Parts: sequence; C-alpha cells; structure tokens
Amino acid sequence: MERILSGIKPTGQLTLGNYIGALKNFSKVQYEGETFIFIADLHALTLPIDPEVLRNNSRDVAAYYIAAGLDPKHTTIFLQSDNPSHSELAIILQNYLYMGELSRMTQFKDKSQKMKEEAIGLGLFAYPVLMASDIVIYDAKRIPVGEDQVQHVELARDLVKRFNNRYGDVLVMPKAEMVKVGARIMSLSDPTKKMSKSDPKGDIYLSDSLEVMRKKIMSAVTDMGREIKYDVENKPGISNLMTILSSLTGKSFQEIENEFVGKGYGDFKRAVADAVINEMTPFKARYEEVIKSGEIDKILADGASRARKVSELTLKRVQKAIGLYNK
Ligand code: AQP
Repeated sequence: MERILSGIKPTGQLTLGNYIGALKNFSKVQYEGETFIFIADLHALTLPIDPEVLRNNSRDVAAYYIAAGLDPKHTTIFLQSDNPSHSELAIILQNYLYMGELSRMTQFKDKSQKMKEEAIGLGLFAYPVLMASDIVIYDAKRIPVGEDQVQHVELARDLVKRFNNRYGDVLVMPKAEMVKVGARIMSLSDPTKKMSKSDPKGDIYLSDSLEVMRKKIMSAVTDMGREIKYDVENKPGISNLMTILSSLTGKSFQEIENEFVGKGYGDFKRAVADAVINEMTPFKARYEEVIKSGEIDKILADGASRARKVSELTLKRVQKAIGLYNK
C-alpha cells in the first residue's frame, strides 16, 4: 500500500481554501493508501505566534480533520512535535539542500518580503528542509497539497534524487498531487491573491458563522459585465466563485455557465452561498461534536505512537546509510 502524507499549519483560522484544496481531499483519498495527516505545529513557529493561540489552533486543526471525515482508525492523525524523528531527520537533510534553492522558494520570498533581513528567522528560510523530512520520514509517495505547496514538494524530490545518487536507494521519491478544481482558491476581496489564513480580508474562515459566510460571498468582488463565464484573466472574481461552486457541487464550469445564462451576479452569488452553507452546515456541527467529545487528545496520542514506529525505521536507515557510527 502506498503511503499518503500531508499536513496543515495551525497558524490561524483555517479558510475555505484550506477546506477545498486540502481537508476535503484528505478525507477523499485516505483509503487509497496508508495515510498520515499531521498538524504542522513546528512549521507554525516560523513566524511569531502566541503560545495560547498555537495551542488552540492545533486542537482546532485536529477537530477539523475529524469533522472533514478523516477516520482515525485508518488514518494516522498526529502532531508534528509529538514525533521527534521529523526534526532529527531535518538536521541531517539540511546538508543536502542549498541556500540558493531555498532562497528561491516563493513562500519564503512572499513571507520575508516585508521583513528586515536581520529579523528573518532561520526556520522560515529552512522551512522546506523540515517539510522534506516530514515527507520522506514516512516513505510517502503521494502528497496531496494545494498549489502553493507544490514547489516545496518539488524541492523534496530534488533532495531525494541528490541523496539517493550519493547513498543508493535510501529515500522514497514523493509526488505532489492536487485536486482537479480548487487547488488555489483566491481571496474574495482580491481574486488575484490566494485566500490565506494570514490575510484578514477576503477570507471565509471555517469558524465564521453561516450568516457571515453568506454575507462575505454576497459582497465578494466581481468583474465588469454581467455574464457568468469562466475566464480567469478577464473575470477573476467570477471564475473564483465558479471554482468554489464547482468543487463543492461537482458541476463542471460549462454546466454552471449554462445554468446562469440570462441571470445576474446576484442569483449566481446566492447559488455559491447556498452551496457553501450546504457543505459547511454538517461540517461545522461535526466539528462542535468532536470538540465536545474530548476524544482529540487520545486520537493524537495514538496517532503519534503509530507515526513514531514507522518513522524510526526510516531514520535508522538514513543514519546507517550516511555512516553514523553504530546505527
Ligand atoms: N487558497 C487555497 N486554495 C487551495 N488550497 C489551499 N491551501 C492553502 N490555501 C489554499 C492548502 O492548504 C494546505 C494547508 O496549508 P498550510 O497551512 O500548510 O499553509 P498555507 O495555507 O499555504 O498558508 P497560508 O494560508 O498562506 O497561511 P499561513 O502561511 O499564514 O499559515 C496546503 O496543502 C495548502 O496548499
């Protein structure tokens, strides 16, 4: 059985983008392999975060995983910080990725852009090293991610190639995979920018009430004209809303265009809001149940112990291959 691995950083309120590009897909693919889904709490430290916020967000991400349908009996759900093998492997693998390639990563450039150089943490720069370790430590082949994380998986592939060229067939080659529709949901206030947890405007947060979600969709930025047409260049706002509608209902862009011939933006936005609310109503109810059930800590503890068993074997294999004494 192939291993599938992914994670989400508990850096802020998860968005509809995280739901469509990641969460919903995780629960869809989980039974296609041996699946590991973690809460990337060490990655969340790469930018300043309040300890209490980090703790609460971490619990929330776990609850959202289960609410989205991840099955803890099948899928290993755990906190990254509960498995020290990730960090141990990162210390080794950092020697096989180079400053030049790390400095070319889009996420690093975006996040460090407005910072003074002396304030940019080493962790932010080395983020892809830890991410490569998260992946290869489980011999994971399939990495379901949104579009923004593909570049990091590509770098992990470069690392595996480099490492294996030197030491033989030690690491398993991973591959990023994205949902067909919705791998990059854009901001509702600026549809040329990705919908992001760290952007206070233009996001639909999974924690928003259903009424707030509807209001945000009804006031989403749209484009000139009144035609409902998928055209990212000339109609980025409508195209983004069509992507949301398509990913939640399974309707193709053509079907949506046909359905709204002769209708205006108002009718279309109402349909998008209905689809989001339809999806979010049971999801949010399930989230509340999970939080109340008190089952999260046990799921995370069981997950961590399963994860550690698997990753210790890879770590040993790597240590032995590179010549660490007595491994
Ligand atoms: N807008 C999006 N559309 C589709 N997929 C998305 N993802 C994120 N935003 C969208 C995917 O969600 C997974 C988890 O994301 P992450 O927590 O690892 O990091 P991020 O979402 O890339 O970070 P943000 O939202 O910019 O917020 P910060 O950096 O502040 O935490 C990933 O698979 C991601 O692709």
